[in-house]
Amino acid sequence: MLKTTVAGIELEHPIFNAAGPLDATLEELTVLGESHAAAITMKSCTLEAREGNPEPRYQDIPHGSLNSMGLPNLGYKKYIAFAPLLKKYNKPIIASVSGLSLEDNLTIIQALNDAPVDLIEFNLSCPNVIGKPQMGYDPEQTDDVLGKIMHITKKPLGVKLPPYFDFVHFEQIAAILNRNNVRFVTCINAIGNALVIDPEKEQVIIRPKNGFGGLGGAYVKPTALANVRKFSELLNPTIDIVGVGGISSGTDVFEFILAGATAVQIGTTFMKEKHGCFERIEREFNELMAKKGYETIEDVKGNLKTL
Ligand code: RRO
Repeated sequence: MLKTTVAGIELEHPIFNAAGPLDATLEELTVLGESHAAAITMKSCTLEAREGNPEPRYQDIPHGSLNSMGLPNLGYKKYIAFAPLLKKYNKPIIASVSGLSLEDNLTIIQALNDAPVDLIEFNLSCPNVIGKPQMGYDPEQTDDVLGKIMHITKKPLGVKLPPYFDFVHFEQIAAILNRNNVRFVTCINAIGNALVIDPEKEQVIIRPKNGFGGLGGAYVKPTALANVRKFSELLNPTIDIVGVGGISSGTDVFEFILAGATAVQIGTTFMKEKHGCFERIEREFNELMAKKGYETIEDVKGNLKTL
């Protein structure tokens, strides 16, 4: 097993679930606890429970997924209640926070101070709540909100970022994350507001937002790798990077670690393959590391060569 750490929290190996798929109920979280995932990430939560957007709101597509779930979750109090029940699995528990206002986020993060969760992933990048822009695309608001949140949290807190595409935007956001001393960044969330068309039916494939939704899976892997790489160049070296986006094999994990990640999350592949994916991907990753003669994550992390 190749141990790693995220914000000082130890993981038995670098592979666990992304916030979102199959992690909203105690039953689903129990499956994750019993699985080979190195940590348990819980569904992004809001102050109150939410039904989410109308169905169909998730579709598998040839090389990934399109979703517009709309933050269906049981409300933060339930996830705080679940955390002690998940402790017996002896792996880190990660709360994902996606409140709909600054006040809601402060309330949830304050409450998590006294909960047995190990890490907080603050979601700056939900693309699917109608009328709510992705905060990560607004640098001023991100700076303001992070300042307030970092001030009250007692847990190692990181941010889940949307994908960026322009070097100037990377620099703006990295300066804000460095200044606010976030402990880790997770990149990327789905590429927001993609459109997939069924040509037979001459129709969109999901109902919310007239078919626009977050793109995940293999389609987004190069964008995810670029985000991990760019942030690893720009962030203080004390800020860990968790890679997510299109990982379905041990080779994919290796590439994200080469780009600068210390750990990775699995989203679309977990939805498709269910909990067995963690054991398979870890085995493939271990085999590749052994074949290449690497013994630790540190031997590989960030060592991407350029031409
Ligand atoms: O629930 C969702 O629609 C959702 C969220 Br909160 C998110 O952060 N990313 C995503 O693709 N879907």
